Amino acid sequence: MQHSSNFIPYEHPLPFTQEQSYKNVLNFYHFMETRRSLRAFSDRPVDLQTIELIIKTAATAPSGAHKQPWTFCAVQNPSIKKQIREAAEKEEYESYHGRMSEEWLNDLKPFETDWHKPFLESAPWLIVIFKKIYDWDGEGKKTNYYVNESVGIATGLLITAIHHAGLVTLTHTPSPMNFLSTILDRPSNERPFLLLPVGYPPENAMVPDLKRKEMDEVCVVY
Ligand code: IYR
Repeated sequence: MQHSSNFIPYEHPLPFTQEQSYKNVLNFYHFMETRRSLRAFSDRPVDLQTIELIIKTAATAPSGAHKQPWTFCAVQNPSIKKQIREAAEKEEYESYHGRMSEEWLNDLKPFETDWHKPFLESAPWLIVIFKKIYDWDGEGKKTNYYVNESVGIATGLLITAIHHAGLVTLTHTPSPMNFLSTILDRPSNERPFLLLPVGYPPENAMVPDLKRKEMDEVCVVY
C-alpha cells in the first residue's frame, strides 16, 4: 500500500516467536494478576519523577483521531488534598445516606466502604484524570472523538504503570465530582473522569478475598 510521506516505518522492539510471545504474556499475566485496589496507603513518599513517568506511560494510550483528550493532575499539596477530601466526603455522605440504592449498598458490603475517605489525604499523591470533551486551538472549538473510550484506555495504562512501579491505587469515583474542577481550577472543556490515590501499600495491608471470573465467563472464541 502506498502512503504519503507522513508515514514512517514501524518495528516492534520485541520480535518474538510464538513461544516467546506465550512465555512473555504468561509472565505479564502472573504479574498483573497480583494487582489489587487498596483503600489505605503508606506515608512513604513517592517522588515526582516517578509519578510523571507513570503519567507519561498512560499518555501513550491510543485515542480517537490521536486527539489525546486527557489531562492528568498530580496533587501532592496537603492543603489541596484536604480540600478534595472534605468535598468528596460531603458528596459521599449524601450518597451513602440516600442517593445510592439498597441493591448498590448491598453490592458494596464485601468492600467495607463508607463515606469516610482518609486516603484522600494520607496517600502521597492523588492523580485526578480529566477528559477533554472538546479542545481549543487559536480559532475555536475542536472536536474530540471517543473521549470516554480514549481516557478509559489511558487510565488502564496508568493503573498498569502504577502496579509496575511497586505502587498501589484505587479507582475512586466520588459522585458527583464537579468539585474537582473548581478545586483544581480546570477549564470548562475538561470534566473530571476518575480520581486515583497513589502510594506504597501500608504495612500489613488487607484486601477483600475476591475471585476473578473464569476464562469461559469472560471470553468467547469463534
Ligand atoms: N463512590 C463511592 C461508592 C462506591 C461505588 C462503587 I461501584 C465501588 O466499587 C466502591 C465504592 C465510594 O467511593 O465509596
